[in-house]
Amino acid sequence: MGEIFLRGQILPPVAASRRTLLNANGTPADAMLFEVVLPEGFEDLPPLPIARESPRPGEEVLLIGFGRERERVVEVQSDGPAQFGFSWTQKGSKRWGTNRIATIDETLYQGSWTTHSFALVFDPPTTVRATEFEAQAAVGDSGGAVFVKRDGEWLLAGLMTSVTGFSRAPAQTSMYGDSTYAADLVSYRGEILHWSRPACSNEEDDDGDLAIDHPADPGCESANDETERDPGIASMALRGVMGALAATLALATFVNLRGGRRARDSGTA
Ligand SMILES: [Ca+2]
Ligand SMILES: [Ca+2]
Ligand SMILES: [Ca+2]
Repeated sequence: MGEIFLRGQILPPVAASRRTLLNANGTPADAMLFEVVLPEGFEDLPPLPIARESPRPGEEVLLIGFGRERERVVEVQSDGPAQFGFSWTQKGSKRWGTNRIATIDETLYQGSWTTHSFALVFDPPTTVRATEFEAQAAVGDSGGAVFVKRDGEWLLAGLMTSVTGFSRAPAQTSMYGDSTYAADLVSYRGEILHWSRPACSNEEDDDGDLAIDHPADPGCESANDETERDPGIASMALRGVMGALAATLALATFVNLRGGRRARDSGTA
């Protein structure tokens, strides 16, 4: 668990609130859910919608994270053409960029974690594949958001977990051709809603009256109502913020992954 930087404030995690997200077969994924302490003035935060359908290859995405920034251009001479990329700053900061989906349905194995993921490739600006604000994740971006925009609405589609790159790249760099991996939250959507939403916006029939959530269930005064049972005083849910989602990737895993390009067909990282 870690602090969340939102609206210029640092939101600390709630102790012992961590839940590791699970795959359908019960194995843990490299993604967790935890609660944060919401300061006053955050009551208006609406529930963050999570995509119901996985991103499609080629679909453009928006990345937001708190990792290292690009510092200066790095050029690496090898047997082939020169490779270009960027060194990192020493500290992370909250920033955003774009990319597009390269591959979907990737299964990432990292230690005891198995994560259903999609991948993005950091493309040089000279290629047609590059997006306007082409971005690559770096250390510190774990848990950062990947959004898609569908029918005019931003949906949370992924959670950045890891990167891969060329084995000859200098340490602490992002090189063109590197990949960013993100957990595909469609696979974990039901569990996220179950634990993070108030009863009146969790897409479940909590009281068995066949009506689901606000406004369909008469027991729901609002989407933030904690119970479907009977009309009462609506209570404010501390758990309405999906910014509290975070992956658990540590630096050690990152270094391992940078050892070389991942063998796509083997299904191992
Ligand atoms: Ca790309
Ligand atoms: Ca419900
Ligand atoms: Ca109900």
